[in-house]
Formats: sequence, structure tokens, C-alpha cells
Amino acid sequence: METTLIILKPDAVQRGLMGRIISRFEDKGLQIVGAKFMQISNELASTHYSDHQGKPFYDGLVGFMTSSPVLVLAIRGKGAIAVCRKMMGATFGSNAEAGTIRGDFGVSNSFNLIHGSDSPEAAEKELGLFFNDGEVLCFDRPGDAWVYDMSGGTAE
Ligand code: 3AN
Repeated sequence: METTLIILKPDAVQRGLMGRIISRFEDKGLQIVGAKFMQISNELASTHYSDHQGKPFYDGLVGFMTSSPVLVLAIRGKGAIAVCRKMMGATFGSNAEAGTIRGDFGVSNSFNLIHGSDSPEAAEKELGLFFNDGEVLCFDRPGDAWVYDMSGGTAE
């Protein structure tokens, strides 16, 4: 099982898309194991996007991410990092595939609705940045017996 960090960005919150985006992850069978509605500080945005520092879009990106509240989610499931990235679609809304979150809900390249960790290392780092100890939970869902084939002892 993997846990990934997802952020529903200010445009998703302002456009009232939170419920529909969360439903997509739940419909897929993924489990929401952490949620935090917050306004990201300048400092937190700079740390989160430190890899992009110095790029032409960096100031706009930090300004956008701090402009209005976001919903931060911890999402768990088998292969959750790659599964969520696939569901998000390509970075730019203008060329994201239909059927993906960015492809179905947006056309902008900068206001692209959602962030998702892109590797296990990034997920671990980002979960630690946005959630404190005890805020990402572990709990059983009886329905998981029908989400995964457990006949071999592990989720398939
Ligand atoms: P993704 O979010 O698909 O992983 P990254 O990690 O390449 O994309 O970029 C992080 C964020 O920076 C993107 N979500 C997007 O908001 C922004 N971004 C990346 N490249 C550009 C660009 N060329 N122009 C404007 N914003 C960009």
C-alpha cells in the first residue's frame, strides 16, 4: 500500500470542484486517510516547490498556491502514487487527456486544479510537510474486501 499527498488547489476550491474530485478518488477505490483545509503560507509553498525555484513560473505558482485556501489530502491504495497521477492527467489543462481530472475540469496551464506526489520519495517528504504526526490515519474499511482480491494474502 502507498500513501500519496494530493492538494486540491485554490482554483478547485473556488470553483466548487472539491466534492467531485474527491468522489473520483473514492469511486476508484482509494482511501482518504488524511484531510486538511488550510491556507498555505509563503514559507510552506516555497519549501514545497523548492525544486522549481528560479524557473520563470515560480513566483506565479507560489502566488497562486497562497492566494486562497486549499484542501490537502492523504490518499492510500495499491500503487496510489501512480494511480493518482494518471487520474490527474498531464500538467497543463490545455492538453490533459479527457477522462482525467485536469482534462475534464480545466483548460488553464497555470490553474491546473490539483497537485499529486510524483514518487515515493516525494510522497514521504510532502506528507511530512503538510501533515503532523497522527494526522494521517490507519483504519479498516470492510468494503476493501471487494476493492482488492485478497485471496493470495496481499491486495491484488
Ligand atoms: P505536475 O504538477 O504535473 O507534477 P510539475 O511538478 O512539473 O507538474 O510542476 C509543478 C507545478 O508547477 C505544476 N502543477 C504547475 O502548476 C506549475 N508549472 C509547471 N510548469 C509550468 C509552466 N511551464 N508554466 C506554468 N506553471 C507551471
